[in-house]
Amino acid sequence: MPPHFLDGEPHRHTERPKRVRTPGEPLRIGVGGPVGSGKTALVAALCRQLRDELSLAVLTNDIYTTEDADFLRRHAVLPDTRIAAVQTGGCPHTAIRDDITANLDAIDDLIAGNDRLDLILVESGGDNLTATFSSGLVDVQIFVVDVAGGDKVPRKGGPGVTYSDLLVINKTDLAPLVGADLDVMRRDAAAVRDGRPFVLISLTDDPTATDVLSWVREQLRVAVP
Ligand SMILES: Nc1nc2c(ncn2[C@@H]2O[C@H](COP(=O)(O)OP(=O)(O)OP(=O)(O)O)[C@@H](O)[C@H]2O)c(=O)[nH]1
Ligand SMILES: [Mg+2]
Repeated sequence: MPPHFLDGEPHRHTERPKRVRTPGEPLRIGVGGPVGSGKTALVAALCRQLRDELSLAVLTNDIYTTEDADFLRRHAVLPDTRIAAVQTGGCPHTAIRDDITANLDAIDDLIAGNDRLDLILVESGGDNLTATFSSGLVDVQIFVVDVAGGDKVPRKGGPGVTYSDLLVINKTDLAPLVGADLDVMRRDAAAVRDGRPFVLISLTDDPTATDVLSWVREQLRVAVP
């Protein structure tokens, strides 16, 4: 029997207009993905690697707490004034895709409260495979999934897995423990992404997130107006 679709047909994703970044504005990179996939760990790694060469800030989204911002502050990855939090109160995707007002306000506050920023990392609250950032909120987006979710995740597709600017498949160190086949994940990711970049990483084995860092540096290089 063929599948049934909630709105009568398979979901299609189309290119949406991007916000216009004015000269001097910081690049905004979204970091989204399911609960616990390693978004905050990745943001922390990027901050540690970039904080001496760039002026950067972080904005986190959590549903009921400021847990991720507190974690970043506790680990002193950046000075407190460079870390802000949005409490979404509802499904995280609402605040990064549907009504982005609270995030835009928090970004305005970060820009007003810090000397010229080069980069703002915006972490989404953990959500599901349908959650992506509005192109009015970020310039490019990273989608983080993890090996512990099972090696079928890349072939399940969805806008984050398929169309994010970079797909990160994290926690490769856990593959033997959860019976995940990394070659299957590599093959399926290549198939659904059709040439768009993806990386397999372990933040435990490589806390500097070398491959993601190179991609971020490239975004900064090509995107500075
Ligand atoms: N084994 C292993 N654990 C990891 C790795 N990366 C992150 N973790 C752990 O996974 C757990 C979740 O990581 P977080 O960075 O909090 O994940 P998150 O996506 O920000 O989670 P939410 O914001 O709650 O959605 C933490 O205990 C991390 O230490 C990895 O590469 N390998
Ligand atoms: Mg987090």
